[in-house]
Amino acid sequence: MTTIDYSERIPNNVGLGEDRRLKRALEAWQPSFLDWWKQMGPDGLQSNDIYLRTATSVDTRGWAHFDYVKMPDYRWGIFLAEPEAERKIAFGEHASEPAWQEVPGEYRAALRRILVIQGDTEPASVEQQRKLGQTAPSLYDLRNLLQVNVEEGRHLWAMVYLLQAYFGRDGREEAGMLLNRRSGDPDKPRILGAFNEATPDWLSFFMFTYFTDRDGKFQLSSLAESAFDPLARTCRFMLKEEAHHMFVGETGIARIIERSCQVMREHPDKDPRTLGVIDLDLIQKHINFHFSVTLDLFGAEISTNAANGFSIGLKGRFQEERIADNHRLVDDSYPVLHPDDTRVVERHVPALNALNERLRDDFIADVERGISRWNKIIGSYGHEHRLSLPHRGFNRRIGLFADVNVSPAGDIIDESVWQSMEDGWLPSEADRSYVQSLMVEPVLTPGQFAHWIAPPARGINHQPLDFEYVRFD
Ligand code: BYC
Ligand code: FE
Ligand code: FE
Repeated sequence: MTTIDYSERIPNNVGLGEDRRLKRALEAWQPSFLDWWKQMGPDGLQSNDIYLRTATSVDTRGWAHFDYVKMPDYRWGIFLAEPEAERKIAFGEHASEPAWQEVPGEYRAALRRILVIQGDTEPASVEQQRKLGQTAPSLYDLRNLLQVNVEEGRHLWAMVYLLQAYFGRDGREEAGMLLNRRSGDPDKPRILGAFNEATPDWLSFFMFTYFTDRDGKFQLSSLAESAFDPLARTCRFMLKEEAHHMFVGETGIARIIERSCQVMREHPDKDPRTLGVIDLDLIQKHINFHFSVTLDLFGAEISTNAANGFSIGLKGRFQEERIADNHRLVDDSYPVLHPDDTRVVERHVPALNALNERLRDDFIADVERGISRWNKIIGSYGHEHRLSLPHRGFNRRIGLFADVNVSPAGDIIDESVWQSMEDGWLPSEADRSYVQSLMVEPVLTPGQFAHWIAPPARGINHQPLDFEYVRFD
């Protein structure tokens, strides 16, 4: 077990105290990070005491220490999972060679690109969510939002550490640029599409943490297999935090569904929208939106970048070591859906080129499990209604389906049909303003919850539901 050194300005378990050059570089970046946090982090909540979880060591007992903290004092630090003795590369051309502790010169550019893309998503999500505190449905939910935000801030630190420790001056420049791009800014947008979308309300926030943080889970899992050992160890620790983000999303939506079903049972003949709850059609439209936007994050179905990243050992498959094959994929094929003129067809392509699609398949299977749990809640209230995922070609901007219109059922349709149906499939202006009309004021009384969401089953860290998770005074 390695305890994190809290006597340092930057808590860490990477021996920062012994590396003066790196320490100076990170201490130079820290004030810019704090400026960015104060400017772009959670709006209006910087001086409140918040019941947050902080990692004090990376083993199972120490990584979750709970206490009141003001967010600018949060100990963002650099924590790598414990090293695995004599770890070997698990896949690609270098399979079974020792994992790298330094970046091989010929792979620097490819690795730097991955770190920058990963790093860019973390502050982007904080920017997207910065106004949500103003409409929080409870102190419990507010605290969870802020926990997610500080951890995304720490994920940024994780990538900045790798950039600064292993990429010299280029790394320092990239670290600076990670604080300069802004979500949704047309002049300096974040790199990936989904991270420039607005997260205007709590339904969107829960959908984002359910779907988009789950892209994080799958991308980080692939990077946790990396031959570059510091990246693998960083991602292993980040994945522990990711689990809570997805929990917030899944239970958030489950609680909305629960509340809607309760109210619909009391008033079976009324339109839920006259009762101040979120109807299941609206939830379906949000699923359609967030699922499709998140699918784009996996990149093109057929990708030489992905093939290259795997062959050279930078990015593996989900749970690479549990897959029973030779981990090289040179002669294998993989089925990929393609849009044909009038329908969607399956074609086999070289497996190395289909790695983005394979990871997308793993993601979809994981997403399906939560959808069935939501459907069980609906079923338990005796409703026939079922939520489902749209076809993977629906509403795509990246890859093989980017230039065709696909219905949620998977039919290729004309632009005119798309135009006439779009408001029935994706949240319309009217839908979004209805959701926002429910979320005008924050609910800040301990133990109280907004009308449109059921309370959770239990509090955080065994605290009661009426615990003062965020202090206002
Ligand atoms: N938007 O061959 P392709 C998280 C570009 S989420 C814009 O498919 P590749 C989090 C692509 O860059 C996890 N552009 O590329 C969640 C390429 O451009 P260039 C984030 C896109 O590399 C919630 C070209 O199209 N981490 O952590 O195989 C809250 C050809 O594409 C997009 C990662 O993504 C797009 N959606 O696949 C907080 C891991 N898709 O270079 C945090 C690192 C593709 O030819 N990233 N393009 O100009 C990667 O592994 C890969 O870069 C990608 C793309 C999977 C993203
Ligand atoms: Fe993250
Ligand atoms: Fe996350």
